[in-house]
Amino acid sequence: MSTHAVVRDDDYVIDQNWPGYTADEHAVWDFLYRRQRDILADRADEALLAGHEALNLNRGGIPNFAEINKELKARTGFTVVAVPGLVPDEVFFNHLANRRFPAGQFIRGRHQLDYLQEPDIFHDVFGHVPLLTNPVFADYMEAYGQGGLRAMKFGKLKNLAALYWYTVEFGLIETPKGVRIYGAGISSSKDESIFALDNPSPNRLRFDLERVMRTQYRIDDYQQTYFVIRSYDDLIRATVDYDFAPLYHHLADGVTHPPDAILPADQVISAGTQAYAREKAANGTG
Ligand code: HBI
Ligand code: FE
Repeated sequence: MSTHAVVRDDDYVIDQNWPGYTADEHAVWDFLYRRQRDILADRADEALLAGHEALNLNRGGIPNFAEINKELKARTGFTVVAVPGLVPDEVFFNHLANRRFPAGQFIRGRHQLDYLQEPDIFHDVFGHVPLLTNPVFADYMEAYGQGGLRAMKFGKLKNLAALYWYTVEFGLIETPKGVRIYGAGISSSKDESIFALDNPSPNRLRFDLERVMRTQYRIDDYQQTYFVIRSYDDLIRATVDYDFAPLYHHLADGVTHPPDAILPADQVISAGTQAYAREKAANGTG
């Protein structure tokens, strides 16, 4: 890990200290960038691929936030700020509500190229930041930040976190070319990029706000269900144009639908075999 000056205050923002990254850390970025772009060429939504290009994430080495921010700010008013890793919910929401995306400063090491739980700079900047060049998606992220602060007051953070999980992290979108990836948890993962689209195991269901907000999710393995939006306008209708207060009043506390459920009201795009999850459980490794 590179050494960096920690200039932290309440908002957890630190200096990215771009000159402090080592040659090997830059090489890890280049390796991951090329590997994911190959996998995503025919799998990711065009808006995500266009975002990679608009931000010139391929200029060589770990991107410098000062450079990304010139382009990003001009497009949607968003900026990227560096944080040490996961930050408290309220801090996270406050940044988003003010059109700042907090991105991990560090990059994963060579011993964990394929999976890590903390959000590093590759997950955040390759996965999340590109879609912030899209005005509709940028509005969704700001609204999510504001919604997060409200949800905390209602005690419904679990429900809102499920929405984030099944859209921003693990969302799929219908396009004229077929179902494509836009969620950052998928797009920054070598194996899940392939699993989410190509594997017969998971369910793929039409996105429905209330349904999603009631659904449990897995943080330690591939998703058993992916929710498919028709467009980013779908997400805006589900947040900016939607009054959550009545919903929060009749939602039971927490999330109640199992992650592999198919409910009578669901619009099923493809019903999963759940073979992967069952095999995992049988092997006792899940
Ligand atoms: N912090 N850096 C960072 N990145 C996240 O995605 C993040 C976070 N803190 C809280 C959080 N996500 C979630 O708990 C909310 O989306 C609910
Ligand atoms: Fe993320």
